[in-house]
Amino acid sequence: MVGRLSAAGGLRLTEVHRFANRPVRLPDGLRWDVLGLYGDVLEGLAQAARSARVVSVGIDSWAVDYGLLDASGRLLGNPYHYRDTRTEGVADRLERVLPAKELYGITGLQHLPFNTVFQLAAEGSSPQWSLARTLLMIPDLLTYWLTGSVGAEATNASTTGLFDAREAAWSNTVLDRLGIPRGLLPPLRFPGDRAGTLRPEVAEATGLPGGTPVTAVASHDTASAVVAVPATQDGFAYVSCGTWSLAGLELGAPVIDERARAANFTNERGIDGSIRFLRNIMGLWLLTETLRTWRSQGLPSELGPLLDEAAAAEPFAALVDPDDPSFLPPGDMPARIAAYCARTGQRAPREQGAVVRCILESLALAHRATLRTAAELAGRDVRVVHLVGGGSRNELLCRLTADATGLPVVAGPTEATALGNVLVQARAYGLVGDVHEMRALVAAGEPLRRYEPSGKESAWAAAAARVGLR
Ligand code: LFR
Repeated sequence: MVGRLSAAGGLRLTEVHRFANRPVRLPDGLRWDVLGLYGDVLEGLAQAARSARVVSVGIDSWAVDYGLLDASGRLLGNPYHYRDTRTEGVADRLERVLPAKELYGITGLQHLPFNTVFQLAAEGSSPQWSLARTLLMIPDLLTYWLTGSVGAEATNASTTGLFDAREAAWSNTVLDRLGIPRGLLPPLRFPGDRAGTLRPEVAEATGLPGGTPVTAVASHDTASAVVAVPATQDGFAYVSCGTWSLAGLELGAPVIDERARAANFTNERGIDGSIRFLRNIMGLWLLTETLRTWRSQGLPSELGPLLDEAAAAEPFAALVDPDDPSFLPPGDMPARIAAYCARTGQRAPREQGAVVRCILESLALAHRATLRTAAELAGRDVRVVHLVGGGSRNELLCRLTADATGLPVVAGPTEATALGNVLVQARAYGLVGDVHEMRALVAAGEPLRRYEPSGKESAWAAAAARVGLR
């Protein structure tokens, strides 16, 4: 994505290269094709060089996954995908060395089986692990290849389970207790810091000017998306909705207590020391994995018509808790939804439209429960929900979320992550001011849609209770 800030202060994004991020299943696990991704990053930069005078480059990606480098900076194998099953049971094993309560007390991080801390414990005695001298999160790895500079961007570091949420520093307590060498984790850098400049070979390969700076952004995609939430007033909640739904609040300080832990809320870092107090909800993964399954079975899998069928399908016919662990790994999603229904005494949805309706209503219910809990735990009033990311294009999901939460939903921008990435770079160059100014820019420049709740609280409350949500 190329972002341009006009002299009049407008911000415009242009997509110059889009590529798939396809995991690869090897006999020893599910991996990312990180070399392929790097190749496409170079291709994207080359396209950008052709279409604009590039003053800065910034990288964000999903969180928790990492590459390990040996003493000479060589990548030790393809990074694992967080949906790989190698972390099964690991958290339970760690309980003796570092109880979950204590870990939460330091990191304030939602317990997810794939948090970096559990992935590292799963490395066990692999040969890679014994040779590893540096751990780089995915955006930091790409930054390293582009610049030769090693560092750990803080918003992404805060998703690892190795990061002290109050101190905003790597936690030596966690590292020491788990026997992770302190030196494995590079020094932190913060959004807006200069990460490095393009290596001459990269400049040559892409056509970008030598010495082009790479700026640290909020390198966790969700953190970048939250930067670009087009909120113009306090009292907002957000749902960053794509593969995952990340639903929560922006706070000035972490909420780390027993209630937040029991509700499995996370305190990840945002820009300028803010805290993203939110919960991961399984998100549109349920839908994309369903479509993928149908495609492989030769069934209709085009989203538009299926959403029309879902809109016409019977409400609340079948509901699931989207965060049921059975939905996490790749595989036949409709079969798992049917199994869930059988387990919970419901008739499984049969028509495709009914399956899609089940997924979207269930997600809306999870949005409702999560935002209610967030407001309560943080002692905040929520007056509006901003739904950003790819999911904001899904009108049915937006409407259901407004109905379920009983709050107006403002949908958009779709490319919140890219906007947040570019805005943080722009600020590093003095082109925009604080986060309020950034958000005002997004609100002024991006098409947004507003959905008012239709006031069916008792029906939604009853539906929530059916899946054990509130
Ligand atoms: C969203 C996201 C989430 C993170 C998950 C796994 O793309 O980054 O915030 O929990 O992916 O990394």
